Amino acid sequence: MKDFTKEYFKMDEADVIDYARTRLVFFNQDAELVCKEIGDGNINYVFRVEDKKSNKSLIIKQAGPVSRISEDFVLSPDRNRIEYEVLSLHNKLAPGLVVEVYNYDPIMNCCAIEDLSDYQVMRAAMVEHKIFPLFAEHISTYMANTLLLTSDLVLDHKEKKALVKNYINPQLCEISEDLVYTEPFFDCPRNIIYPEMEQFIRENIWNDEALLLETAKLKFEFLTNAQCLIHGDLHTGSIFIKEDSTKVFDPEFAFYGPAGYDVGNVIANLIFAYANGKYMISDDTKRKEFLDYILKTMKEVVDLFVEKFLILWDDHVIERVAKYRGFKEFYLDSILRDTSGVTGHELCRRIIGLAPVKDITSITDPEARVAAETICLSAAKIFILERDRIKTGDDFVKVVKDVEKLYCNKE
Ligand code: SR1
Ligand code: MG
Repeated sequence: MKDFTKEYFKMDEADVIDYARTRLVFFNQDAELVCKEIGDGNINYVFRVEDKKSNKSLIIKQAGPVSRISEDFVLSPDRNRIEYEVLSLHNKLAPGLVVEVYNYDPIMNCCAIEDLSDYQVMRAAMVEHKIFPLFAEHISTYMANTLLLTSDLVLDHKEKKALVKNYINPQLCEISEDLVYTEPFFDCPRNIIYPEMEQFIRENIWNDEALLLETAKLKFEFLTNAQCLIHGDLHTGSIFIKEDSTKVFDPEFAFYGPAGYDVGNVIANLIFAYANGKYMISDDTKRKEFLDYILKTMKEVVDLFVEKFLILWDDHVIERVAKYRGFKEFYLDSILRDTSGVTGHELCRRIIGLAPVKDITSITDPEARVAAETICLSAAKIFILERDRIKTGDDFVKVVKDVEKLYCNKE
C-alpha cells in the first residue's frame, strides 16, 4: 500500500480504497469497499467509495495539479482547502442546503464529502426535463444567507478582512476572469464555437463596441468588489437535487466577490435549461409545462432572493451607516444590476468560450442548436447592456420572452 502521509500523488481507484480504509474514520473494519471514479467536471477527480456490506458510501474529491479540461490550467491544490472551509461555513449559514464535508487532507489534496446517491446533479435532471417546485425556495435561502451574512453589513470589518485574506483564490479567479469576462468577447483560439454561429457571434458580439465596453466594466466589478464570500461557480452542475431537497456543492471557486455573480449564474443556467426544453421536448403539453416551470422558477429565484435578503437585512445588519434611509435599496439595486450583467456573461461564455454546457451541446438538430444559441446570446446582450433597468423576477423573464418572440417571428 502506498504512503498517504508524506507526499502528494494522484490516486487511482485502488489507492482511494486504501486511503478510505486507513485515513478516514468512516467505514467499518470489515468493510468490503469498491470504488469508481465518477467525475465528469472540468477540473478534479471524483471517486465514489461504497461498502458493499453496509451500503455506507462517501465521495472523495482529489485535486490534480492541472485541470482535466485543459493542461493550460495549472491550479493550486489550495482550492481543496477553500472548498472544505467554505462547505463547513455554508453548512452553518445555510443548514440543510449544502453537502456535508467530513474531512480535508492537505497532503493528498482531497476532501471526503457526503455521498448523495439518491440525488441527481441538477444539470442532468434539467436535460431530462424534470421539475423541482422547491428549487427556487431552497436556492434563494442559500444565496440570501451566504451572501448577506459574510458581508461588511453584518461582520466586524477586521473579521471580514481576515476572511477576504483566507479566501484569496487567485488561480481559480483567473480562470473566471479569462473564461467568463475576456475570451468570449474576442476571437480567442481557446473558444469553442458551433461553426454555424460564427458569423452571428462576430457581428453581434465581437464587433459590438458598446457591448465590449460594458463587459469591461463588469470584469472590473468582478476583480475589485470584495462584497461577500461567493460560491463562485453556482451553475446547475454545482447543485445536487431531488424532489424535496437541494444541496449546493463544489465551491472551489469561492472568494470575496460580487453577490450578483452567484445569482446571475443560477439565472443563466435556468435559461440554458429553458433553451434545451424548447428545442428537445417534442410533446407540446410537456414542453409547455417544463418551460412554464423554468420561467416561474427564474422569477421566484430573483423575487425570493430579494425578499429574504431584505428580511435578513433587518435582522442582522450592524453597520451603522448601512441603516441610513435609502442605503438598503441602493445596495440591493447594485446586486440586481450585477446579477443581470453576470447572467449575460454566463450565457455568452458557455456558448462562445472554452467550457460549454450539456443543455446546449446536447441539442441534436443543427437548426434547433442555432436557434437556442441565438436566443441565449441575444438575451445575454440585453442582460448586459440594459442591466440598470432589470430588477425584478418579471424583468428577467421578460427578456427571455421578448427575445424568443423576436427570433421565432423571424423564423
Ligand atoms: C478550466 S475550468 C472550466 C470551467 O469549469 C468550472 O466548472 C468553471 O465553471 C470553469 O469556468
Ligand atoms: Mg465545478
